[in-house]
Amino acid sequence: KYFPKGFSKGFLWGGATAANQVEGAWDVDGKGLTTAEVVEKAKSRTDITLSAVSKDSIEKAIEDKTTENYPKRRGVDFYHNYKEDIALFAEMGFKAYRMSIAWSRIFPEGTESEPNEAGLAFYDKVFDELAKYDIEPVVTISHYEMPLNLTLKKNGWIDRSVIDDFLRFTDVIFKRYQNKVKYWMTFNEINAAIWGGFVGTGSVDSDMSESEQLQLRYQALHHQFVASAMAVKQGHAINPDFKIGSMLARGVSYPKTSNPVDVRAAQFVDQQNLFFDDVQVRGEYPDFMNRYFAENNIVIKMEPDDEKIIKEGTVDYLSFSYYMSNVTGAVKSDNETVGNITEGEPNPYLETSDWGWQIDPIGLRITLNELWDRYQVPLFVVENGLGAVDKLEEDGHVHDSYRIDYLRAHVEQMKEAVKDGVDLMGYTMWGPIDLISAGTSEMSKRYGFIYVDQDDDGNGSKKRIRKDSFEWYKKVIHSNGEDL
Ligand code: P53
Repeated sequence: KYFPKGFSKGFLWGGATAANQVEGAWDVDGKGLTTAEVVEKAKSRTDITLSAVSKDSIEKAIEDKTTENYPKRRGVDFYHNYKEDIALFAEMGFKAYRMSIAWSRIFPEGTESEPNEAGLAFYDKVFDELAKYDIEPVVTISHYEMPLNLTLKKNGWIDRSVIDDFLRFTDVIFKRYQNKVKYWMTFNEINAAIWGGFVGTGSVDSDMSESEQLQLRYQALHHQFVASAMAVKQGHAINPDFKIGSMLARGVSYPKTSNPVDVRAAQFVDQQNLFFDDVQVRGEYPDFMNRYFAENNIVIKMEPDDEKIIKEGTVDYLSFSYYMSNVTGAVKSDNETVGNITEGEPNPYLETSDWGWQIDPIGLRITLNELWDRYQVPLFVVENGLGAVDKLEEDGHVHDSYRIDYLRAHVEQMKEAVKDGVDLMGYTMWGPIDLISAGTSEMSKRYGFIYVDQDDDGNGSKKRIRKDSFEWYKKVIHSNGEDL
């Protein structure tokens, strides 16, 4: 009997970034301030901050017109270096480049009726540059940001009318780029909507109780689900060839022991993570979530058509980020691993990155099989990589063998999953060029094949330097994943 022997012919090898982590140029060509640009750099490696935590901190940020404390304002200046950077991606043989569009370049305040032409022109230039090298753009419509004004005036996604603002944005970009972009995804890591910080959902009163906050988060999330489903429909009407996907931060949960109470606890945590794709791929809220909402006094306010909209706006493919796995027990212990956003116990069988993320290549094979079994839609690994401190040697080299080891192990497992029969579209590793960390806004947490000479305070020439992993990835792409 036939089974696939390796990666498909058109496999989309490449890398992934986000506007607020690479572009810089935060205040040029009419761009408005985004929620990402008011996030101060973290105090420590485990102090993950994806959005401003209070109204006070936002006010302080608005007054501060510098980039010093707000690294996502400066990125690595991709805005002015995109030609050189894309040429380097092409040199590695990239087939795809995942990037995001900064909403506030197109609608600076989010509420305008007409888009900002200068912002649209910038992405035209980027897409044209990619086309020169036959690199397929894969566009995240909203990656951990929105125009700040929408959170100040409307409290972000908590306010239903933001759906209209979003659809005005997607209408403009779908039409403008319909012949340049085929692959889209609506929200980066949509499950981040319910994490500690409010990612683009508006700031909350810090006095609010945990359950009041949860209520708001799930309501905001519901609006994102509706917006995403409507965008899928809207996009297909503009160009039926569009492939529009969902994007989940996937973290498979393993039971702490074989005791069924632990197995069930892990299953519960897993369902809480998969629920987002149950909605976006299958088109309805699963009953285990309806039960969870009822038992936690969470009431999702829906308009009469919402369920129909969600059903009709299911995605064409499922994409996800994969960095680590988690361990769950029925009883929480004190030594939960620090780096993991989804709370978890340490796994004694795994190594941990310098930021506390547990490295688990086999978990990627498990994840791919599980997602394929459950959803039977094409899958796309759109983020995976190792954040590490790199050393630029005197001779100008960066010997990042640890990164090669990490990526090789993950690509090997991904290949096993393909042989298991998983329909996998591609692999865009996270941060092919060093960029500002999402969680801690550090520069020194590096993921790239390309080193950028810039430190945590923004000092440096921003010169681009090929690391050892650059040559390795080139070989991997050239051999379609055979020469690892
Ligand atoms: P950084 C936590 C857990 C999993 C994925 O993250 C995460 C985070 C956020 O810290 O975010 C994704 O830069 C995200 C990217 C981000 C990347 O993972 O904190 O989609 O924007 O840069 C890595 O090391």
